[in-house]
Formats: sequence, structure tokens, C-alpha cells
Amino acid sequence: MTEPVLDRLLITGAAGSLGRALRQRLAPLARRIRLADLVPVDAPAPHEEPVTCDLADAAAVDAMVKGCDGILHLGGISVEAPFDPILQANILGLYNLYEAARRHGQPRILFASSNHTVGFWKQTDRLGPDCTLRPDGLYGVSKAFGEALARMYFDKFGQETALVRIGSATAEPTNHRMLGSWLSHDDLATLIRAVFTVPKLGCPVIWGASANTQGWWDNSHLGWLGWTPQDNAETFRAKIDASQPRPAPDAAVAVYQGGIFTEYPIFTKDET
Ligand code: NAI
Ligand code: 15L
Repeated sequence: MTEPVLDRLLITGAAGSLGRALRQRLAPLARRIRLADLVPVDAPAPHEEPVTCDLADAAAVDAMVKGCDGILHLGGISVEAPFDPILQANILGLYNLYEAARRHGQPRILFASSNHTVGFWKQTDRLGPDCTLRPDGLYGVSKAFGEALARMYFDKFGQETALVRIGSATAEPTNHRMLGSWLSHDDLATLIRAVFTVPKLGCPVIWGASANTQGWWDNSHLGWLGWTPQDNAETFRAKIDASQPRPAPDAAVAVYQGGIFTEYPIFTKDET
């Protein structure tokens, strides 16, 4: 049994799909885990503290962050959507989170950024951490804002953040695009542990992907982090070939790293 690294880890977006997948896996990381979301989380265990909080509510965010020495920030709009909810949750919400962190001892943050910050790069491109951002929609733009905000708080105040551009974090890859973008839940959990364990983090860009043979992203700048993903989407290729039609070579899902997100319109409230 490894010693907990943190006293109290805050997980925002804890009721969402990754929050639910990670809760148990992260139990050994912290003595207590504060589970925050807009909606109630499933029945908490004794070491878990449920908190209801809208990221757009600055006072509620301040109370949520107080007393935490690590933050796994998963909360917010996680797909393409009209601008107003993205503005509230991903832009105002992120500002509220960083201001609260500044007031409460600058707990280290892992920011769940997304491959949709770079979605207009092609699947034939290989990207390092310094590539130009090419967001594929308003959601991707909000994650690019989040990365820029985090970087500013690092340069101005020394606030450490891991900018994790998650690919497709699911139990297993289920389509051909995910042969490049998949991140297993186990690899994500070991990445989170590495981020909160490494003595000095800074504010690195980290590609959140498993060791996929067909991967698009280069994490070779991260030797110091001590994270080696173990899973590989390739082991699911036969299953995907058998269950999914192969996309046309010129389809967005086969051309762009962001897949179908590159084809979405700018949604208005009426269109969703
Ligand atoms: P999800 O949509 O299942 O969970 C997000 C959670 O945030 C939800 O439980 C929702 O209630 C909460 N939330 C939304 N607006 C909020 C607000 N205003 N205040 C407080 N909570 C709010 O998303 P998922 O899949 O669990 O992803 C977690 C994070 O990782 C998201 O930030 C997403 O953008 C990012 N990500 C996820 C990927 C994936 O493959 N699952 C890929 C890339 C990034
Ligand atoms: C994301 O950023 C989304 O949060 C997730 O739901 C998936 O769409 C993922 O990217 C992906 O690109 O597969």
C-alpha cells in the first residue's frame, strides 16, 4: 500500500464519465477526496466529501477549493455546445478556479484539456508540445483559453498546472480514429499520480494518450515525469474492424485529429 501523496484532492466534474471511472483508482492518492459537481455524485465512500458547486459561482468555487492541496479539474462542458454554457463553465469557471487557488495556497492543478485544441491538424501530422493550436470549435477554443490562463498563472504567480490534452479517454477504443487518440482509464490514473507526485511540475503540455502504435502525439519531452503508459489501442484493432465500417479516406473522422468536431457548425441555443 503506497502512502497518500495528498491530504485532500479536489476532483471537479466528479459526477461525469471520467470522474466516475477515476474515483476508485485515485483513492490511494489522497487521504480525502472532495468530489464536486453541478449535479450530485453517486454514494460517497467514507474518505469522500461530496460538494455541489457551479463553476460559474465564484463564492461557491472559493469554498470548494479551500483546504485542498491538489485539484483534478475535470468539470465543465466536455463537447461542442453553444457559446453561453461554454462561457459560464469553461471560461468564467476556469478563472474562478484559478483565483480561488491563488487565495488558497496554490494547490497543484491537473487541467483536463483536450485534443480539440489541435483538432484541425491531420491524422498524418505528428505533434509535439509546442505545435500551433488549431481548435476545431468553441469547445476547443475554451480549452485553449484554459491552457493560456494556466500558463499566465504559472508565469505570474508560480501556480503549477499539468495541461493534459486528453485524446479519447474511455474503457476501450471503439472506432478507427481512437486507434490514434485512445487513453485508457488505467493510463490516465497513473498519469494523474505522476503529476501529483513529481517534486517539480511547472506547467507542461502533456498529451493524454496511451502507447498507441498509431499515435499522433510526441511526449518525449516528459522523461522527468516518470509516466509510461502501458496500454495500446492496437490490441483492439481486430475488434474495431469487425464492428465498425472503415470510414471513407476523405471523411473528417479519417482526416482530422479532431474527427467529427471539425464539421460541427457554431451551435446556437436553438440548434441543440
Ligand atoms: P463529462 O461531461 O462526463 O463530465 C463533466 C462534468 O462536469 C459533468 O458531470 C458536469 O455535470 C460537470 N459540469 C458541467 N458544467 C459544470 C458547471 N458549470 N459547474 C460544475 N460542474 C459542471 O466529461 P468527461 O468525459 O468526464 O470529461 C472530463 C473532462 O475531461 C472534461 O473537462 C473534458 O473536456 C475533458 N476531456 C475528456 C475527454 C474524454 O475522452 N472523456 C477527452 C478530452 C478532454
Ligand atoms: C473530448 O474532448 C470530449 O470531452 C470527449 O467526449 C470525446 O469527444 C473526446 O474529446 C474525443 O475526441 O474522442
